[in-house]
Amino acid sequence: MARETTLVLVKPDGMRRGLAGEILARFERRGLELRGARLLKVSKALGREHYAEHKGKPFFGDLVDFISSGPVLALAVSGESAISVVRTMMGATNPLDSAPGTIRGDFALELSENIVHGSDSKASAKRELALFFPDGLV
Ligand code: IDP
Ligand code: MG
Repeated sequence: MARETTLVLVKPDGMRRGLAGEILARFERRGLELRGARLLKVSKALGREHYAEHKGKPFFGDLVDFISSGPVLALAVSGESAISVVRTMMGATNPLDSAPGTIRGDFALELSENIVHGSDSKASAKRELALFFPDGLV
């Protein structure tokens, strides 16, 4: 049992489809607390940094192009075991494998356009929150 803070991104496809409110509402209704919110266009440099773990993979260039293709909503979300709770609510990375009731399972069909990002570990959450909320959280 530990209170954690994690980074959520509503990716450009989620924003284009008008799903930002729906996604935030799901986390709020679950009982998670909103500690930070920022609407921004991700630069190529920030996109490469954010997805650094995927550098060298064949899809890295497309991934960076996609995350910087339009506005994203960055959310800092806190609560008990927030990192794994958010990942479970997002669903599997490939929406074809995501359970109904999850964000990806309800709204997506394509691996490269899967609506939402969530940090996958304590170390990732710390690193990613610092990238998107360099001035800290409220
Ligand atoms: P995650 O978003 O569930 O943490 P990661 O493995 O960290 O999944 O991959 C980051 C993003 O890269 C995924 O959300 C997905 O959009 C995209 N991606 C992952 N694997 C592939 C692939 O094999 N081809 C194309 N895009 C991929
Ligand atoms: Mg990931």
